[in-house]
Amino acid sequence: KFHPSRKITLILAPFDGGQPKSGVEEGPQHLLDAGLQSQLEELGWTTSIDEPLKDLDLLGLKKDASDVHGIVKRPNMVSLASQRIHDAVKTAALKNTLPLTIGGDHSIAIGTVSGFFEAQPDACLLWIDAHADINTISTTESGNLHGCPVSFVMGLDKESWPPHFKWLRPNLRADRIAYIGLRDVDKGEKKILKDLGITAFSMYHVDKYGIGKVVEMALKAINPENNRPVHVSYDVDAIDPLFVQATGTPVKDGLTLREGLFIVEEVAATGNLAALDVVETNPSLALNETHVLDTVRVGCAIARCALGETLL
Ligand code: 6HN
Ligand code: MN
Ligand code: MN
Ligand code: MN
Repeated sequence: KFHPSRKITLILAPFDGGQPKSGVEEGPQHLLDAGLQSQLEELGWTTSIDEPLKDLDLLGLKKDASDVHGIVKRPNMVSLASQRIHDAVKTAALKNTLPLTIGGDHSIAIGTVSGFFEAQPDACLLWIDAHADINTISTTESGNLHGCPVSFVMGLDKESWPPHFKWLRPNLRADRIAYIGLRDVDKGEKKILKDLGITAFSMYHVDKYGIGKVVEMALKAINPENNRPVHVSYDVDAIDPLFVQATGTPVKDGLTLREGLFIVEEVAATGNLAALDVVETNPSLALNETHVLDTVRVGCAIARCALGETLL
């Protein structure tokens, strides 16, 4: 429904500033090397590539030891990168192309979500992750900004924001986001989810209702009339480490590979997918080459299933 002309802007976000482990910035190149672009073209999409971080001195920014705000690490680096990604996603959406952003760590969603919702204010967001990524500057225990993007785009605890984020206009409402796959949620995050009444399906709910019912309930909560554009922000660590080993914060007892792909197949079937992020593939955290290939293949499969690949 939203993309009859089937045009994708592939936005490469080789960014690792939201967490401490190097290698996640190599994700986009690995997915491209695995043939992502031709796989999407095979499905009938035209693709063009945008590299919004190209003109940023990421290595230099990473070395800047003064880039801290209390315990929060690299607010300047994360802000500069997310602002560029914000502009790229917004521009892609306004041109009636589907922004597909490849990370990189999940802090880049500060840019993808805020940018997409500026172009499509009626949109809703499905966050697929083992983690809720809704820590605020006050609740974060790690100081890693990849654990905080949702709180930024919702404008939570804005008084405590590092000054670098002045450009950011929060535009995500609590009733427009739903989670699937949660199993490692911090205490402070649990309180936020509860206080704001955010729709969240953990692995408990997947076990209790089955993935089919969970996806149905999640979409019903954020898109009751089935008429809103849907942004899916997909952290590959939602899927069990049996299938996805090469990621920075793996958590056991996750989605099976089929459950993980089914979620995006269902969104594709609604015809409402209008933006997609695939984040947190970190090829250097694999123990062997098979693990790298497995993880990268899962990243590509998520994109293909979201963009229309079916089994029959
Ligand atoms: N991710 N809740 C933990 C933190 O550091 O705030 C983990 C965050 C993980 C983030 O996987 O995108
Ligand atoms: Mn803007
Ligand atoms: Mn995660
Ligand atoms: Mn995440």
